[in-house]
Order: sequence, then C-alpha cells, then structure tokens
Amino acid sequence: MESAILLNQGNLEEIRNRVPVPNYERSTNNMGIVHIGVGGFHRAHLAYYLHQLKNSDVTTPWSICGISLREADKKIFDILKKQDHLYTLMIKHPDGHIEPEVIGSIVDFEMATTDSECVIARIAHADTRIVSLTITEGGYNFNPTTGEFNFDNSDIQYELAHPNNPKTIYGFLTAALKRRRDADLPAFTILSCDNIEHNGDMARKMLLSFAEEQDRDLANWIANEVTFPNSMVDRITPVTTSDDIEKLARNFGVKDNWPVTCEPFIQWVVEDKFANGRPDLEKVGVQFVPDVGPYEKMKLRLLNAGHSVLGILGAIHGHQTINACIEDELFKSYLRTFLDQEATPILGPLKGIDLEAYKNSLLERFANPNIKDSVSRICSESAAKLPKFLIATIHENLADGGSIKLATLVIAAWCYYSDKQINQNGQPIEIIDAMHIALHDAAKETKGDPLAFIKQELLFGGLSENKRFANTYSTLVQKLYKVNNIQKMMKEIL
Ligand code: CS2
Repeated sequence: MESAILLNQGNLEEIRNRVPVPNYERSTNNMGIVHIGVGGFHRAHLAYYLHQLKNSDVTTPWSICGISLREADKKIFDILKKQDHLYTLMIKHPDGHIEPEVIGSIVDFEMATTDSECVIARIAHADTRIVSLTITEGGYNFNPTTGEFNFDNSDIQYELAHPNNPKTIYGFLTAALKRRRDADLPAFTILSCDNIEHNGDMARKMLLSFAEEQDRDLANWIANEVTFPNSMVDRITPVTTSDDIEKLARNFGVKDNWPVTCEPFIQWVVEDKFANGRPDLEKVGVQFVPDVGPYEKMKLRLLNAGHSVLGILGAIHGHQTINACIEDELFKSYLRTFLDQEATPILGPLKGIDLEAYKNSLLERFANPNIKDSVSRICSESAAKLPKFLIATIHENLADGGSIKLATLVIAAWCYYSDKQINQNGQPIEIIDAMHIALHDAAKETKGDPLAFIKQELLFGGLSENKRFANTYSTLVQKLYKVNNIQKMMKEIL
C-alpha cells in the first residue's frame, strides 16, 4: 500500500478508491441536529444511521453539529476540526475482517468551555430541531436511589445563580430554550441516547426540576412544548487503540487520528414523539414504536448488566477483554445462568421478542474475538451504571422472592475490587470512577463491618437493611476476602 492519505474533505476523492466515503454534499447550513457528547458511541450510532440515510437519499437536509461541555474533549475537538469533522468507522466482524467507512454526517463542532455563548446560540438557532444526548449515565445528575435531581452539585448551584454562564446541559438547555421562547421560535426535541431506563422521561424530569428552580414560566413552556422520546440504543463500541489507528493507515491507506471501532450489530428503538420534525430514519432500520419501555429494560438488564457481570468478575481474575471472559467456560456459564435465572424472570413476557434468541445473540456478540472490548471500559463508572443495570434487578428479585446470589456475588466482587485495586495476578487495576474514593473508603471497612460497602445509601438505598440481601452479601463478601479466589466463588454458586 502506498503511503496513507490524511483524512479531510479535500482528500475525499482520492480516499474513495481505498474506503467508502460520503456520496452527499456536506454543508453547515440547516444542520437540524445538535448533539451533546461526541464520544465513540455517538459516532458509531446516531451519526452512522444519519450517514446511511444521507448516502441513500442525498437530498436529506439533516446533519449534526457536535457539542462538548467538557474540557477533556478538547483532543477529539482538535482532531475532528483538522479532519473537517470526518472520521472512519471500522466495523469489526467476528471472522477478523474489518469494514472501514468514512462518515460525514457530523459537519461542525463547538466547545462550550471555549465559547459558551456560541453554544447557547447554536442550540437556540431556529435550524436546531433535535438536541440529542450521549452524556453517560452519570451526566443526568440524579440521585441513583431517589431518582431526584441533585441540587447539591456545585456546578448546578453556580448556574442557577448565573443563568448566563451555564456549565452543565441543564444550564445550556434552559438558556437556549428561554431564547427560543422569547423569540417565539418553536421548541425542539431532546433525544436521550444514554443507557438509562426511560431515558427520555428521566431527561424531562431532570430538566424540569432545574428549570422550575430557575424560572417557573419557562419550566411550564418546556413542559408543554419540548418532547423527550424514550429510546433504546445499542452498539458495542470499544475504546479506539493506537493499533486501530495504525491498522487503518497500514491496511487501508487512511490516516485518521481518531477512528471509531464497533461491532456489526446496531439497534435503535425510539418513541415517535418529535416536537419539530425528524429525519426518516426508519428507512435505515431505526424502529419507531409507541412504547420503548420493554426494549429498554431488556437491553439494560441483559446486555449492560451482562457486561458488568463479566467486567467486574473478569477484572479480578485478570481477563483483559470481554471476549476473553466468554472464551473462559466458567465465565460464560456464569453469565448465562445469571441471565436465565436472575435477569429474565423480572422481565416478564415481552411481546414480539424471542428472549432466548436475544440472549444467544448477546453471547455471540460478546464472543466476537475481533472486537477486544476492554474490561476496563466496562468497569469504568460502575457507580453510575450498576444501580440501573444490576442493583435494580436485585431489588425486583427481592420483592418477588427470586434468586439474587449471582448478582450479589458481583456486588461482593465490586467491593473487593474497589478495596484491593489489584487482580489475582498481582497486577494493579486502574479504577476509573467519579466515586472511586468513596468506593475505596467504604470497601476497606469490610474487615470490621462486612456490610460497610452496601451501606452506601447513594448506591444501594436501604438494601443493607433487607435481611435476605444483607445475609447473602455478608456471607459472600467474607468468603471472598478469605479465599481470595473469584473462580472458586463462581463455581460454588453455579
Ligand atoms: C457497556 C455499554 O459500559 C457499558 O456499560 O455495557 O457501553 C454497551 O457496550 C453499550 O450499551 C452497547 O450498546
């Protein structure tokens, strides 16, 4: 292969001979969608769907303006700017083959930390008809046990006092929506694409709590005019590695400084509640349904919870990737038993969905040997994820008299992992979690008080007072601290 060609708009025609590139005009006029949180997932999912739509119908007017609210995104901002917001999606198939494609649906990007006025103006602009979000589970600012808005957050306090100087999505959205209302412009749709059950309802509740505190009339206007479809999003998107960047240059001749890798599978199920129009995404396979609830619950409690089960147990064992966990028969059967015995019963029958087939396909997706999704990505921000993915299932099984032991071992393992921070081979585990200090502090009390970890009310609510859970947990955590061997514990439970 000749030397790699730098990815940018000017080089697209030359790159076309090497990998597929957009066949539509890219323009920043009338973008339609503002997306907050331009991480790998957005680039593999919404931006990919829209790219496909634009490729199949070049007259589609919609495109995306990305927005970041975090200084940490400066690197992706700079890279995308240099590449005219083009990037390569590398779809990794289980047989080892990689399907790269240059995606062109993102046409602009703004950093709120550099110019907050510009971001407010962009969201408030008459052309903006959808504001979509991938801000992670932690970004919604709710108390995980009460589900209420967290007014203790200092950024929230600051922006309530300084409405013209917002910091979080709540400050930006209210500032922009106020301008639209004052200018008599129609509202827009706020489209959550995060892994939270009833993600649209949650975004609505949080935004209205904030807005009511700031300006009651505005809150009423938002409640009546803005829509918040719930949606279930799915595509496994591992962290990009330097190896991916090199492979793209070496094997395909494209020099892209931040490609995105993902699995072939993709799914998006959305409620058709759009206040101000939407692209015809059903033409590229997006499912529009009246009630997304059952799909969301199924995906979060099977796929996301399944990931966490493998991730936490795998991290202690020393597995580096999710596919390595699945190659290990013990982990594979532990996961399947958890899915069948603890997660499936609380789902009840799901109309039109074959749960057996769904679970089989999950195991196949996790096993994709080419994907190499890291255990560290899965374990990151567990404090924001586990209450929704796993602890909710424990609550429901306690209420129904269902089995809890497999999920409870994962909680005991989470405590052990937060305390020790090394795996069974003695290698350090880097804990990436906004709550890592609190988790470590609580976990290290376990020797004196076996229930110390589950007494963190923010994560577990009143669970430590539930006799059945407390007894199961206490037995498992003490035994794990004694035997220091996660496989032994897993075998005993199966
Ligand atoms: C993962 C998700 O980190 C995690 O929690 O389970 O990022 C998962 O890969 C996606 O939700 C797949 O759609």
